[in-house]
Amino acid sequence: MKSITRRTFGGGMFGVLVATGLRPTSLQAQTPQDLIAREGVLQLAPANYPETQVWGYSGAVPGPTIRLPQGGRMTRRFVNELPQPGTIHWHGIRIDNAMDGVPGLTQDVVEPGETFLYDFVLPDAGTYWYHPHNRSYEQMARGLSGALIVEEADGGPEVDSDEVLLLDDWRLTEDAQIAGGFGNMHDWAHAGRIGNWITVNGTGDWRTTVQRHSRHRLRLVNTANARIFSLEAQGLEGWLIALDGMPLDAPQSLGRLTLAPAQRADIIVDVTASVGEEALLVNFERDGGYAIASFDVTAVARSERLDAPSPLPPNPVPQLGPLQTARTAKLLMEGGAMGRMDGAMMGGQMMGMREMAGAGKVWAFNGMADMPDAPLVAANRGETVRIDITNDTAWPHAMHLHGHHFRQIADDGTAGALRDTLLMDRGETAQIAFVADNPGDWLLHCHMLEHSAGGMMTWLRVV
Ligand SMILES: [Cu+2]
Repeated sequence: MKSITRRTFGGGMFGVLVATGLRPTSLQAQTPQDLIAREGVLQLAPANYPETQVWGYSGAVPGPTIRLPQGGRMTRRFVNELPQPGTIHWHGIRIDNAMDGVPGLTQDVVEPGETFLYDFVLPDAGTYWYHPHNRSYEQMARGLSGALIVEEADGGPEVDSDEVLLLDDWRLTEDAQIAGGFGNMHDWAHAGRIGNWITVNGTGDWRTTVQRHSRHRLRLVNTANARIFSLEAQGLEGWLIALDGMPLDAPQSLGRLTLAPAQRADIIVDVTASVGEEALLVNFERDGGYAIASFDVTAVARSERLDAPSPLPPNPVPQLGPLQTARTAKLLMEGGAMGRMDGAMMGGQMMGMREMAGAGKVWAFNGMADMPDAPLVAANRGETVRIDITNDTAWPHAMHLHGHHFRQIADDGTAGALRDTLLMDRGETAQIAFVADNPGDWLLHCHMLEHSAGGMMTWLRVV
């Protein structure tokens, strides 16, 4: 891994410049770029609707795509020009704990008008993203998120284009403004804030032109508060090559793709639709499918499809140790509407569901609705940790672990793909395991943002 830091490099440059008598004007280039969270306006709804007032990085939705090489440094000065305190979480990056962006755990909130320097190494190639971690159920519903793409050292697979598609779900009023009611306990106790308008990269009509038999890498990111996407490609055939940033051991033939909040999927597709046709990415709901992205086929790239792609090079994630001797914890998820939970611990005392809801909590982990004082697990650095999770609720949840990627362990003991966010269906149990190699305090929470705010949050310590 490249370990030369920006500061070390800068120091060296300064010396050279002075020695040769040049004015060190290039030092200006070393001032970190700003990433400014501020208000903006955007044509989110169709053209016959007004523009929408949003919150965005650079005032845009999505925020700027940050592309950097594997092993490089991500350096941005976060400037908070919003009327609320904020932070930035760099989702999926196996990051230096102090840069993880969790208020009260890894840093203080950044007040309006204040700044915070994010500066960290990118150990893994892949598709990651950034978003607020303070009042995220409101700040993300208003539009704050962006992609962080870490490029493979070998330049990545050969494709005709590499597209980042950020899928979002908005709850808009009739005049296309962001609907209020962010603290609506009905949403919090049910599926979360489900919207009424789907966008890809901030537009409800995302489309591009392609050529028959051209090959494209699509990096899909679910940035919605709570909506689960269920996607199929039509007129595009290909492979799933990575999940949550991490390469699969072998590309898998592409079928129906479920993308829970915060999950990512990298796919490679060849255009198999003919000239004059439209290839589609379709999202399926109970009552049918609708296109969320369109690819107009305008020409022929080549007479036949290319050969199947090779796997992406693996990232340097440590191998799991033996699970029999792993440090083990149990996590019971309870609460919500139509659940069996009567109450949970809040503020040091037992509270009934009604009292809890009055205080803004409707879920619990291991009987606690507050963020607990003690970690769910305290692991020594390098230990393999196993967590047995039971979703004893009537709702699906997308469980996200910070600072590490884990594998789901099947009943027969086989380990699944590396992930940072696991979708668990109602009533489902899952066993996850990972090597706790990243020191610090790390959140484990539901990424349905109303659920985490409503009590589905705990943390782990690695020392
Ligand atoms: Cu949830």
